Amino acid sequence: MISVYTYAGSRSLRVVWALEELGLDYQCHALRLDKGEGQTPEHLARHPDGKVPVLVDGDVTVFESGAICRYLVAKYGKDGQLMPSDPEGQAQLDQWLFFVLTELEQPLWTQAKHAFALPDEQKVASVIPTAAWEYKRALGALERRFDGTGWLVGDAFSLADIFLVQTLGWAEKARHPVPEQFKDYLARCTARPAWARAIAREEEAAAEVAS
Ligand SMILES: N[C@@H](CCC(=O)N[C@@H](CS)C(=O)NCC(=O)O)C(=O)O
Repeated sequence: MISVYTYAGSRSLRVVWALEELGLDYQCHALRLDKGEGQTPEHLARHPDGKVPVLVDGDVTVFESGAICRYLVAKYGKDGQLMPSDPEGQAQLDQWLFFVLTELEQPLWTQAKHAFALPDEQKVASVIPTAAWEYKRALGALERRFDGTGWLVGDAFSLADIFLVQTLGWAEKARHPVPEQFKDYLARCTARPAWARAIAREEEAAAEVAS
């Protein structure tokens, strides 16, 4: 049985969404990161930094949302499900995954860290405007390469869409700018039944451990 360790509303949604798109059976375990549950010896044995998401599939333990999703699709995806089957198409997919993770997500996360997530003594408020500028620059690159119609890679929904939509959704929630040309695309992706099931699974798991 596959197990995924999550925190509702975080990057773990990428993995749960991929699991749902692939139609796999899995157990969803929510960790109360806010109560230090990432730092227990049990969880540190799964992830040396005590973070989520983590996937455990038999003897295999994988962390980093990009690595987990690539593993799931390579192992369980059928007929180009969530990833093209040819190396050229996979290179296009990886290009988008690395772009989202390194160019788009990082300046968003830098702003969040220095606004609220880091301990006070580590916060440097003056880096926030630079990170906001970097995020806008990455959005400009995205707008030039994708107009919001169709899908990011070829003619099918893929992991690239999962990563972009989760990241832009995070941006929207935190009131960072998200260009108008992506609104319909976001609505199309989040209308997928697997997205709603993923949100519900993460929330159910969180409710089970709350109290
Ligand atoms: N690059 C990692 C980021 C993982 C990460 O930072 N996860 C956050 C939740 S979104 C976390 O577990 N934070 C807890 C902590 O930093 O202790 C990925 O994409 O999986």
